[in-house]
Amino acid sequence: MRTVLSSTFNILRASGLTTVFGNPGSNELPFIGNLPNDFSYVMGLNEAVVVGIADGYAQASGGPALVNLHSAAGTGNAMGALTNAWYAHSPLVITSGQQVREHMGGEAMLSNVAATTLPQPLVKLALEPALPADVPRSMAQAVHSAMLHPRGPVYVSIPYDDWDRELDTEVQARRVRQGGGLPAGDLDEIAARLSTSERPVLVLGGDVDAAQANALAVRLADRAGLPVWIAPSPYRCPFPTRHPRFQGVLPASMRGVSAALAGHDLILVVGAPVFRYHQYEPGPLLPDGASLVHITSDPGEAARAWSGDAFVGDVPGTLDGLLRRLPEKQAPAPVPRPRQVLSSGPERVFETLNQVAPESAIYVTESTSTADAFWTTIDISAQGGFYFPAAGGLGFGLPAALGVQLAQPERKVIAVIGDGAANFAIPALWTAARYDIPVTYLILQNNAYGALRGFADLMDIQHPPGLDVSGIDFCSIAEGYGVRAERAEAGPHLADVLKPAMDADAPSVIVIPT
Ligand code: TPP
Repeated sequence: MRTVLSSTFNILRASGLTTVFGNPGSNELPFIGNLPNDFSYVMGLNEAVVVGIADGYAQASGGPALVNLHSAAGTGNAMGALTNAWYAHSPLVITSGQQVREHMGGEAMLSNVAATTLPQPLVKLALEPALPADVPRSMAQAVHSAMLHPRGPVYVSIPYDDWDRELDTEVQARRVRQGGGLPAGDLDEIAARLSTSERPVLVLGGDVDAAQANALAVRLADRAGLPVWIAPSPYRCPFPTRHPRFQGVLPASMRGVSAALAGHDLILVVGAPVFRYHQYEPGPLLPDGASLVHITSDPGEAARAWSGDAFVGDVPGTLDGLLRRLPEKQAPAPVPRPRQVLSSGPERVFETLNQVAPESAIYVTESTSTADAFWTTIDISAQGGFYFPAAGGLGFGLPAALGVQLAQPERKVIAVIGDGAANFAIPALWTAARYDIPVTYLILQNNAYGALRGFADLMDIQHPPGLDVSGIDFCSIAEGYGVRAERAEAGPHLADVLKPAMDADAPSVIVIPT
């Protein structure tokens, strides 16, 4: 018998969406209770965890991820996590269970009133099919919409009595392909601007890593002799951090960016917003005498940028088109920058971590005050080696690390989480234990919201309350969720604790006072 349910499973299967990340209520039981044998369900104990896992999975797999939330309350709980998914261009196909159609108008319990406006503006598309028969086609539309650039989360609300309705027509799985390379004339113009400028610089964003284009960026930098910065507020790593051309991460303020790029006459920004500032330090948008060329696959990013000429096109295609237009000869190699030796708490932890972690390790970080120390200490060379909450919304790191590990089972995932951040999605540890997902978690315990202390100084706020978060026993909490945990001091013995934890086939938590 052909039903809404069987047809939807066919669409999902054809899209590679056979893993459901969810947290169920009664509205969702008719869907998840009938999953075919080739589908699996990954349970998160609240919706921030569910969306965090799915976000990590989608980003690290390069494909869509299927999420099933519980009606309005589950969607509400997911919204904070959706801010990160939105800014990471993460293609999440989110479904939520709705009351039966006859019941919705009277607002029976678990009705998702105004279901299509609730997740706005953090989804590209929100649908509630007008008829049961339109559910499978709507699901196909949602998958394609999530995957078309700019990628992003989509949302489909489905009344739970729709699933067993019979269908006359089977919806066909289709391919949707997207072009989008820049026209030859635009590539000629950008290549000419690069060739004629005297001191050009390359600034890369997370969408370069998302498009698997890091190697192309390295080739462009080497060919044109470009110093390379990562755009402010990075959520992925688009360039090898030990490459001699790598300069670091740009500061996230107007004044900071223009000071760091002073002396350059052409700034080529690829796969990033221009720019995603954070601290308000007004100043010139660009250094004196500089012009900016912005390449992005996101028309919204192009339209709202603060400065520069924007070109909307596919990132790898554009990098490749530029390489074809630049002379074959390599620019001379720069002198490598001396490596900074650092010695305070978190830096010592990162030094040790860098020594024991495999080269292909993937870092998921959410330790806000240690970001500078992380970027100056840790070597990231492989594609897809770093993830951070793209909107800065805490509660990403613990669950996203699980999704990344599920998508990349051959690589070691190491999550570096602040003791403040850890509390925003701590039940992710239960999922780690239940599905035996071998992430190594480092919780850096400074007993404070350290980053906010820094901001308070910057903003001249004298005594903000609540920034002391001491007294949390993370080992007991982790063990309560079923994850092996231990405390370890920064210093020479830390490696003896980290190494076996990383070699183990099970999740672990290491709590390090900093
Ligand atoms: N709530 C959410 C959902 N996201 C946020 N980013 C914040 C609040 C504000 N916030 C930014 S940094 C921070 C907070 C609460 C403190 C994080 O503390 P911790 O994880 O211990 O890292 P530290 O800054 O001490 O390195």
